[in-house]
Amino acid sequence: MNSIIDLRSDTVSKPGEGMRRAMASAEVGDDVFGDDPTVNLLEERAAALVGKEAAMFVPSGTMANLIAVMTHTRAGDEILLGDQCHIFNYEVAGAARLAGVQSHALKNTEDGALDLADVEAAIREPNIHAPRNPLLCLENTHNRCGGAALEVSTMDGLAELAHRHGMQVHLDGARLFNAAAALEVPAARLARECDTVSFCLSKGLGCPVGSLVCGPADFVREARRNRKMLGGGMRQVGIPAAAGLYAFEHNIARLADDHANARLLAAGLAELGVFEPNVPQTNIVVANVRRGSLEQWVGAFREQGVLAVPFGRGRMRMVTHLNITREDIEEALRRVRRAVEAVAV
Ligand code: TLP
Repeated sequence: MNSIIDLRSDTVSKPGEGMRRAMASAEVGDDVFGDDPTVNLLEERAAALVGKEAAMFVPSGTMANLIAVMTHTRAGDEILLGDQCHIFNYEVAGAARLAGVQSHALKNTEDGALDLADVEAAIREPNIHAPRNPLLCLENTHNRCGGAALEVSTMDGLAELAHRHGMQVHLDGARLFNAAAALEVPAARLARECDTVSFCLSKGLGCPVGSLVCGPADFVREARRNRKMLGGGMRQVGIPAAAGLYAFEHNIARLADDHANARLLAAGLAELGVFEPNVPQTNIVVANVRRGSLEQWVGAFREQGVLAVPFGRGRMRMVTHLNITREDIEEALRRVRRAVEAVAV
């Protein structure tokens, strides 16, 4: 049982013994020269898992998305994306500042999708005054939409529309394997109609660091130039890559446990009459606070040793991950009950 139950994010998970042993014994080389056999194997396996030709290891999900946007676009282009997506909300406007593109944010539906008619209406006619629209960005699972898993039909419909208008599609699949587990569909199928997809090792898969950008071989070749430009060319990174290979073997099949724990947490929170949680499809619980202030609740949880994060006005987020057991969730709920009694609003 954990004394502090850390539900701030699945990024807080720490590598266990098996993963640490895999890292310690990794064969390495200089990856900028393409010499690291463990990275090369990770990239090969990653590409196969999401059904793409090639993949590239990068330090973070943020860099993965930025490189994808940069490689798909030219400065002065306009990308279409959801107003709740990570690229638009949490990447420090890197697409604008570093890729030089304008973002047209369309209202996300509650389930993390985009309305087909909104996307169609946003695509600009070719005109000397207008930016080009080469790229649509999607996110699955959708973080700010409570970890919603977008169905194959939704993914395919949006990609078909984009392609019909000559656009490419990038999928921010930071938690793509959570979506695959929830929908019981292979990750490769979810990403099939997307031209490129990125996913993170450092979230539900439990690695200390790293993400992959996957797509056609010529795209990934060009993406390597952008990674180098951004300072993301790393050297003996077979060490973290070995953690990724370990996670592919051991940490994908268990993601459904995190989802069951999230459902248990949300159901327990709903009973207290103070919070309005989502019914989580994956590992993210987002709860509206009905009474009292958000800061007060996050503070009261912390006093009891349960860590959550503020997540927009009047909302808090809790994320389950591989260091959180069912017993931890039961204990978290006992502690939250005590916090509610202590605050007594
Ligand atoms: N998300 C983090 C925070 O930045 C909010 C979290 O704790 O959930 N895409 C999606 C959908 C993400 O949720 C995240 C991380 C990223 C990209 C960026 O990954 P990193 O943190 O590796 O740069």
